[in-house]
Amino acid sequence: MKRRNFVKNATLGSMASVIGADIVFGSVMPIGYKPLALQDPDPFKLFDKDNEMVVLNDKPWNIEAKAHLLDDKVTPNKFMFIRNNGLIPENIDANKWTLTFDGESVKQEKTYTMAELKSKFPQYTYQLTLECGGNGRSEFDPPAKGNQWTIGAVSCANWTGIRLKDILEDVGINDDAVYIGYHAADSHLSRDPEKEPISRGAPMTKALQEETLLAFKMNDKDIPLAHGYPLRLIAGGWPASVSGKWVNRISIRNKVHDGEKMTGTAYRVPCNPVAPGDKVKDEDMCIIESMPIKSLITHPKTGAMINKGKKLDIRGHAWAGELEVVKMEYSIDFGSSWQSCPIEKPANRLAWQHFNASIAFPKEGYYEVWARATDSNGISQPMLLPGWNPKGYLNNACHRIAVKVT
Ligand SMILES: Nc1nc2c(c(=O)[nH]1)N[C@H]1C(S)=C(S)[C@@H](COP(=O)(O)O)O[C@H]1N2
Ligand SMILES: [Mo]
Repeated sequence: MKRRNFVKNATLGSMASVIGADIVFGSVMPIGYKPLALQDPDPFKLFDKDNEMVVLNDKPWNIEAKAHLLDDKVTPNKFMFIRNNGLIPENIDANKWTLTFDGESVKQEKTYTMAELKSKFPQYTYQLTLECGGNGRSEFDPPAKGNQWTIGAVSCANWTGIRLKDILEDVGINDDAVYIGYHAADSHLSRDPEKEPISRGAPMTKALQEETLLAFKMNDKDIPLAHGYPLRLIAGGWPASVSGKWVNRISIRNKVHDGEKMTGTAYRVPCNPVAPGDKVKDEDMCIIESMPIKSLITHPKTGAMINKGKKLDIRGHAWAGELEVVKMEYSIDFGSSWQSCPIEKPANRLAWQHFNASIAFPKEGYYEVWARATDSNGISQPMLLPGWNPKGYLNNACHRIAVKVT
């Protein structure tokens, strides 16, 4: 055998093992050709996600879960949605990572290394609910542009890091500080270094909350690259866009932060209700802060079949932005009547809460189980769509699953 063929055969074998099947006509495949199966990165392998996760977009990567994948009390990485506005930073060296504080309202610009952040400040771990403001967008009519999230752009993982308020105290901020804005290492889709894909923030009151973290661990390990390695802001209960990934600079602003996707219509809803399809002026759009009351049935999967006379056990999670969920109900008659079921206390503030119920059905046939949560202000989820808004944010309609009793 000639040396050249030997190399080729070895390569064929290794390609076949990556593909997981014999390349049947491999002997006539042009030398140097890369089979399609190897050309596109496999997002499930690339990001360590479960095969059942749904890819909505690959430039940039946007991946969501299905309801039944979110059954865990604490969301593992493989079921956590990914929402990127730009390109994930490459070649990160955590040892060289720094975080700089600047802005109009900083006493003095200051930069910390990762080692300083980890050694100088006490560390805390919280379970924090992160939901994309656009979760549920796919249901709005007229439709809104953007990723057509169904129900899976939400997670609740364990986040470990230092409190932003502790570090802000060390930095020193002026009395006129009203907002923080993050800047990060991801690049704009155009790769124009002058442009940022996203630079959002939060008012000082949110920045100074105990649960607002600069996190370096997710579920006890280094944060996965797609979720903001090596350092990320976490502001649970608010649109997850506030939780900047790959954060390397935080500006202390003397006005509402005006970074990318803070202004115009981005992550804003009409200050007052509008009719579906209405045009809304920028100045009549208000920044989304605490996310609305919502819940998800994570077991069983929609389409469940049970035998007549058997009860159906359901379970899931409910969350309410800055508030607590105080009541959980389900309906099997399209919302005509509701039964209460137990809702657990949150592991900590801003963590989602778990519910369960055992449901009896009167006779054979098709049913839907609808779940409805109520927050500590007495506000419940709408049964179907909430008020329409131009960008399709904040769809907190009751989650529904189909069940057949046979
Ligand atoms: N630097 C940076 N941070 C970011 C984003 C981004 O594109 N770049 N996307 C934001 C949005 S819109 C959401 S919903 C969350 C998604 O977090 P996840 O991908 O870890 O689930 O990250 C936020 N933080
Ligand atoms: Mo988002």
